Amino acid sequence: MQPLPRLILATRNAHKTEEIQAMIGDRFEVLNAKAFPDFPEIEETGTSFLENARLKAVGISRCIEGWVLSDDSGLEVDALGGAPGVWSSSYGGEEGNHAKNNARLLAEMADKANRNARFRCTMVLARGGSEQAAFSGTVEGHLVESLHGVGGFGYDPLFIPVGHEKTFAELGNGIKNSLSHRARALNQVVAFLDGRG
Ligand code: ITT
Repeated sequence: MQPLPRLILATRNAHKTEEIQAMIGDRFEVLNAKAFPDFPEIEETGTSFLENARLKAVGISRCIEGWVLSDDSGLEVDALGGAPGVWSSSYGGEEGNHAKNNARLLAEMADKANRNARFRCTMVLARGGSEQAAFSGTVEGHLVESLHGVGGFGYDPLFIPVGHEKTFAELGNGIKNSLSHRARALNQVVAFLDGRG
């Protein structure tokens, strides 16, 4: 049997890695940047998902051979002018602290009638230090007024995708991975890589 093609994820986020592995783990050997302690920490200095996804994928692809995939993602809330957007992971004041992020979001939304929001995921594929392709996926939905469910990560306990009545955290990974922003971007990545043989 042929070995699976290898896809290096330019992320240190274990939740993203788990989801991507669950979605394509039978077609690619998916490895996270954490498996490579020598990889540099890439600063996310961009002001868009695409800029940050490029920085991560291109930066890591300078350090290793083969396909490197980045994921820059976040939540856009209409009543907050698109915030937290690219600053989703530090919205509550502390990088990667999901409890603080959710607390701030609930506070900002307390007096808002329009609760429409979407998750957005931008992925960049890079190789040998240069960008090869970029992809984007979104899922529309609305925000609830208190935390519901324990699955997923980040803002999942506050977000109900269109067509459902439960949050991503309640729906579980099977449903989330069938319609999420990340799934929609990743499907395009897989089609692109399949096309390259
Ligand atoms: P890497 O840069 O190492 O990939 P990160 O966690 O810093 O990891 P981002 O800069 O892309 O990643 O920020 C993503 C944030 O957006 C994440 O911390 C959550 O707050 C939010 N987010 C993204 N996808 C999400 C999802 O599927 N469910 C809930 N929240 C999500």
